[in-house]
Amino acid sequence: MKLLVTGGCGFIGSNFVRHYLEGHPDDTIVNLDLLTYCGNLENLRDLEGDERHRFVRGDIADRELIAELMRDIDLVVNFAAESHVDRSILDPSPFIHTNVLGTQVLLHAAKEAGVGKFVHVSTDEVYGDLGPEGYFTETTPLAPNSPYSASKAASDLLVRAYHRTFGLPAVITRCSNNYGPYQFPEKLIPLFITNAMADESLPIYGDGLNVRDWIYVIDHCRALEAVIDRGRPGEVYNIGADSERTNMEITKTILAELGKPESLMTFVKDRPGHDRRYAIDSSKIQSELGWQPAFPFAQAMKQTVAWYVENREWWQRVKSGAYRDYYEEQYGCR
Ligand code: NAD
Ligand code: TDX
Repeated sequence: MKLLVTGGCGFIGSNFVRHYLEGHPDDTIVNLDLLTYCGNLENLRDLEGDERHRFVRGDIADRELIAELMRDIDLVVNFAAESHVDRSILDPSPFIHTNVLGTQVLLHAAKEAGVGKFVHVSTDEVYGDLGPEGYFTETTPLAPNSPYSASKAASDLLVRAYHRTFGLPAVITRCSNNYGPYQFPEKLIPLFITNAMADESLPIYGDGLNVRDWIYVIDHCRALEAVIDRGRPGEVYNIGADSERTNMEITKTILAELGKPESLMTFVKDRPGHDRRYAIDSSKIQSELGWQPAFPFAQAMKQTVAWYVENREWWQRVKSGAYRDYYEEQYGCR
């Protein structure tokens, strides 16, 4: 099978490309990524020279390029997105370009080319905010609260429409907060690990009691494999690992793991529109597709902290911007 993976140089996409090729040695992947500020080809350095992985630098909203790439593709997995809530508050425009327009361009080209399946990687944030009780199910109404989640909800509705109107065999997944190796250090967990390692303060928004439902990135990738193999077109699948934690709990876990003092915690002004709690009911994917999370939170969080300790050079190059030079070294003279 030949896959088109978009956003395969980002956090989840790069973990997916590596994990998928390990388990599917006869398949090939075209990895289309624009290499925006968070796209990092170094995330897939270990696949250099592997003929099963072809990297193409480009924009998912580029109609001509997408039509050309889509011609002999069996399956699309769409990770490409602007993904950071705080950036969407500073400037929503790139979120509309990539998440909304880009998804529509991909859907249209996939329909024209007659691809076998289109897996759209979305987020639990499209459901908005939960009170202290309850869980998001696949039928929870969409109620996004940030420009990021609004743009993801818009993309989900376009996927739904392309399935219903044009019969595109598309599936939507909505996963909770991921953590693991290669996450861009603007997101809570890698930012706090790397700041703590450098004895810098950890900026906690508001009272630190907002709750997120955490899943190890490889469990998300395993769920996507199940959806690729067995997910029914037109369906939505929630993905989560039953690991609700307040931001304060996460922060204290990181500090304890690194042996750093709690005095590094600093309370700062809250994020505007900050959702209080997310929690996923993933019983549908568990019962229908037979997927279950395999990485318990305590152990996978320990491994994650250890990864950032062992890969100091990776995140220092990201924080300094030096990772950008790698593309030029690799592709500048080709
Ligand atoms: P990321 O920001 O680390 O990676 C996004 C990738 O998309 C980058 O490599 C970037 O260069 C690429 N990209 C951006 N705009 C592009 C464009 N116009 N054309 C081609 N490539 C482009 O994001 P992530 O955390 O890996 O998230 C991947 C997907 O998973 C996103 O769709 C996100 O909404 C979704 N998601 C993320 C989480 C999470 O916790 N990180 C949870 C649920 C769902
Ligand atoms: O410096 C910080 N301080 C802080 O208190 C940052 C960056 C975050 N936070 C809080 C805000 C959230 O309550 O931590 C929580 C997690 O924040 P993020 O890492 O920015 O993630 P979140 O906003 O929950 O969104 C993430 O999960 C769902 C991803 O970024 C999205 O792409 C995904 O869809």
